[in-house]
Amino acid sequence: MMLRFVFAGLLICCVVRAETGRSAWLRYAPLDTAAARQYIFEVPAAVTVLSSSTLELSARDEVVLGVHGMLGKDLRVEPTASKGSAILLGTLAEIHAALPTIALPKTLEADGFWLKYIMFVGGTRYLIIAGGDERGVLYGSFALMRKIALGESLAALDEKQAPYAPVRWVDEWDNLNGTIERGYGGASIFWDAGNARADMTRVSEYGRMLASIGINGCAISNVNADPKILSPDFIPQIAKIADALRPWGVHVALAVSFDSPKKIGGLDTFDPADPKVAEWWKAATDGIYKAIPDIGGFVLKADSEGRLGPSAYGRSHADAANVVARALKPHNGLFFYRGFVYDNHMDWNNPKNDRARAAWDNFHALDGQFDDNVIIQIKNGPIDFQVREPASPLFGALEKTNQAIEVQITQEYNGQARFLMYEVPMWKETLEFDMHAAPGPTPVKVLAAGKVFHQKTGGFVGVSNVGLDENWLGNHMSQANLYGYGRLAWNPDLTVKQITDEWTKQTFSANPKVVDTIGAMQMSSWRTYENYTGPLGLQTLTDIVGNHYGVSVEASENNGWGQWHRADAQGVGMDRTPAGTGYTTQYRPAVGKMFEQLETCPDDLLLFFHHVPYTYVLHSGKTVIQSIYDSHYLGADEVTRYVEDWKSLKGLVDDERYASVLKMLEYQAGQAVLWRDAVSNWFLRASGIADTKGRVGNYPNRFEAEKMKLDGYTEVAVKPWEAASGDGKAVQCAVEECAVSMNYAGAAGKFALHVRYFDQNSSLPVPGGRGGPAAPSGPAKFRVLVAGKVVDEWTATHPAPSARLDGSTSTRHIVSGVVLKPGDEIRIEGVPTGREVAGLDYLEIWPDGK
Ligand code: GCV
Repeated sequence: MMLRFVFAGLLICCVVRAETGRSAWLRYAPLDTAAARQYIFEVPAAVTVLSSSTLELSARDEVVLGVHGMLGKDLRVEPTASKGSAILLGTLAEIHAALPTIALPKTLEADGFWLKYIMFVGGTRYLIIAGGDERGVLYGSFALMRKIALGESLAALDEKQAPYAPVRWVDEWDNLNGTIERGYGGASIFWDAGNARADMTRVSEYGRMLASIGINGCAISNVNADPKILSPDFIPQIAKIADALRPWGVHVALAVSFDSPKKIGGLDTFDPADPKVAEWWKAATDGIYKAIPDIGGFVLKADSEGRLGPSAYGRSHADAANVVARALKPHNGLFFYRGFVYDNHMDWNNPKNDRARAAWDNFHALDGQFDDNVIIQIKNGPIDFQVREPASPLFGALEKTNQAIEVQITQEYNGQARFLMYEVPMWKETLEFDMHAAPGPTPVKVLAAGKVFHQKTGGFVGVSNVGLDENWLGNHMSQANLYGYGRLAWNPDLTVKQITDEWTKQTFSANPKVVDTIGAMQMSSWRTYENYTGPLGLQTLTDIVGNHYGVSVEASENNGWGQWHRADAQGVGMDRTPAGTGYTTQYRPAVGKMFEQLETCPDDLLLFFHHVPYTYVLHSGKTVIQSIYDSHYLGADEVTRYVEDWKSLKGLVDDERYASVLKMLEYQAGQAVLWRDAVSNWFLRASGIADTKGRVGNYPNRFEAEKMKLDGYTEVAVKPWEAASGDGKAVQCAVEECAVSMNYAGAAGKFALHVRYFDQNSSLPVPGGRGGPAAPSGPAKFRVLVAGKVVDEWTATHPAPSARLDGSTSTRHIVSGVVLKPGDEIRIEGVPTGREVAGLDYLEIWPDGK
């Protein structure tokens, strides 16, 4: 009865709300008639599940839901296997008991499944979903539904699948107060004001999404952990979330704080060598497992970014990991110890210092000292989820220790869900990178799964950070990153194209034009983003001491955070060769040498490994400086093209998501121009070398606001300077209303006016990024008039992650179809509100449609 109720709820959610993005790739939209025809016979009219286990009932309900949605057919739910045709679900043993005469695989792996179509003489048909275990049955049902959604024939179905690695987890950086660190899709689905959210609907929907892509663990709290998570009186809150995820086979895990024994345990120490501390971890862990026996384990961030760790007592990471791991061991719990350990107060002036060295320096010598339920969770690259990094040298350096690769689904440094930036190709490149850790190819995927050195376990962790927004991640297109992560974790041998096409067909449409267009956009978007932000291994060049979003080239330098690019008047790049920081020596020799030598170091990572003059000639034949200029122009042009590509899908995708994605892409196109100009001008100023194509610093269609006639507006210096045109100058309004104006002096015609203004977010504190909200002062307003007539007006409501005039808030507004004659006055009026100063940078006048 209960399950039926849940099922009915799901049905309503997914049919009524399908096009808000909430159903993600599980829309089960009706197939077109031609695609559906093949299933009329192939899909039997009944479904039988051979057990009443929660997971298998979830599996059955999913099949009923999917067949109903895609084929418009209501399956008869039969309580036991009857003589008639049916979709039959069960574990291998259950199927064997029900159909003893059919040939079954001898074994199936944990979480694996077998899909088989059988037709007996006489016409009885069985579509069998056999699981290696109950979770396998659930995964098999999602796989079958995916096949139908993709229009694949089932007639000859005989397919076994097993996950590539046992660990396929997501981490959520959700704080117990309901905020999410680096979350861009709204408030936490798990927590609200210090407790589990009253309504667990979204958690259960998320569990279903995770199960559909084979994810089996979810850490539900921020690694910058609140010790309260381990308080005995908090256990019911965790239990509530675990209850919601359990029907989907997703184990709950907790991010813990290493000082918990002292902070909440009443001890005067958290020294891992102190027996009292070990006892405390054991008692706390036992208490949690007593209430929730299927907790997956704990995650720990220690000795990193202000988090306390074993260094407080001169102990090693192995000492720290083992004390907690031993408490988890009797419960089969895993302990994920993050490899993201580094000093964020390094001396920038010391050319030998290098944050990239940190993970390997901290962990490789400890190999063999960790208990067998400890997993070292290693970020894909050695720095911090930048647009391009080499694979971390720690992969393959741990031969006797479990490891897992950590990737970031939430796009922290990669456009924060405001930008189309498909990360699957980036992860795939790392997963396929050969670390030369042993004879024969040893790509990262094989090492992370523990298949080279035969570790006990290993796999994949994705930092997901979904939120309460209807589309989960803040951007419909970003859902592809979550989907792609799960698919790669299940099977990293899948190609990027396979994954992308699957996602598009299920999420938008199987129409070839839609699949090709979205596929091309997604698959090129990493390179595009890299081109207009930080190419050649420069890293992302965002405001790294603030919100990690807007452009700020120098933010990386002169501080202890270690994301240095060391650009100066002569050259750019970090020397990580033995003559520099020696980082390249952390790789196995074949890899280290390849990066170390200029002849073999790939252009894409040149500046990550080498400091070279701006005139250095790349393998591409261009100089470094010209390549920086060219790639920024190319990147910005590409985003403009995405807008046009997307427009070509009007009518082929639903109106709601069409409009939402278009708005995001138009915004991104404006931001890409800002990035292009900011980074190019910064390097022009640093290098003194002109763009051979004459573009950088020359903007013939551009009129700087500060050079127009100012009516109330006053000039302001924007920080960083490269975030505003005209050497960092813009105008702001400190009175009730202001205006800039000029007289048009060109030929008559129809034009598009590109207004570059600042869209401040006054709900944030002025320093931006981290920290609590301040009282918002409401959006500033803008109005454009031509020859005295209003041609457009708008309010500055884009939720940029900054309250200042800077690289995060500089925004473009386009007024199209404006008729201009010589002498016409163009006037832009701004109405500030409180802290929002109606800032203006420039106006560009382009022929309409350009
Ligand atoms: C959870 C980066 C992010 C931090 C994050 C950290 C980590 O530095 O900016 O917000 O903290 O990575 O992975 O622990």
